[in-house]
Amino acid sequence: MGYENIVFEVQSGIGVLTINRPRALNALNPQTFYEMSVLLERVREDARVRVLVLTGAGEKAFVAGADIKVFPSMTPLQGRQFAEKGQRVFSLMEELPIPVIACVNGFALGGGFEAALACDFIYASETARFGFPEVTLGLVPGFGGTQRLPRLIGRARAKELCMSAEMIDARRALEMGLVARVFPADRLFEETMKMAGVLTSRGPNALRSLKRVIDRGADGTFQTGCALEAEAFGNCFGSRDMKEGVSAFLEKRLPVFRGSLSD
Ligand code: CO8
Repeated sequence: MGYENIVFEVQSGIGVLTINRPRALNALNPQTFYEMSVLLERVREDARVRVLVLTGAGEKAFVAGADIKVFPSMTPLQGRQFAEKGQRVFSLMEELPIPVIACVNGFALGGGFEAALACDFIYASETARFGFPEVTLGLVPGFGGTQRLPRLIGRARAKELCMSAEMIDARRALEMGLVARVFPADRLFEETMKMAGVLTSRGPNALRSLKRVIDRGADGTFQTGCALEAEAFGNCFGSRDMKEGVSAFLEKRLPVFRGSLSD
């Protein structure tokens, strides 16, 4: 399938998914969500892709939100369906068995901020801006933001951001723990790819288990999370990753992981 609104490239095990509507600041319309869902299903089955990087085309925006131009014709039912579609696509991305890094190179507003929050962590340029402007449009966030944001920074700060619709810069986002690292704009992509490269050298099964334990654990009690962790830890002992990683350490060499999620 040819894509109109996204670009996907794989280099050395790293898949780069670029939202490519720079003239609309990469706003997410139904076609873009459709293309993302097709692509993400493919990535899930593609053993070549060990890490996914999500970014936006151009220098101004990561993603400036859902495409506001599709809103005027929507009924309440269509609005709900659009929100559910976006939620499904972002959950698909969040639940990929590989690490997903958001490379935020400009405005990450509304649905764009929500896309970044569905990634495992965010690297941002000094020029990045984050915010939920929905209330200025008489809307609430609809693609999982009201749920992911408070889990990450706490309910009070999440409410402050969403209620005020205030835009924050990358430094403030870093202080709040929203962003893992901030780089000058001209180094962001290179630094993101460098970290993605590091992740491709780690045991893929261990990364998948780690991601699942942290994400599922965060939704339950401490005890449930610890039970998940113990189960995952035990399962590692049956994996080729663990045999290779431990052998490599004992033999004083670097591990070479097979890159398969099947064992
Ligand atoms: N949707 C559609 N087009 C957009 C969007 C958007 N979200 N953002 C920017 N654009 C377009 C502009 O219309 C403009 O196009 P044109 O030249 O054809 O008029 C082009 O991008 C460039 O934008 P500006 O001229 O506005 O650029 P500025 O540098 O002046 O401003 C801003 C940049 C501050 C980012 C400004 O464009 C802006 O405020 N954009 C809207 C941001 C916003 O409100 N985002 C939230 C949208 S709502 C949302 O995401 C809810 C998700 C859940 C929905 C649930 C479904 C029902």
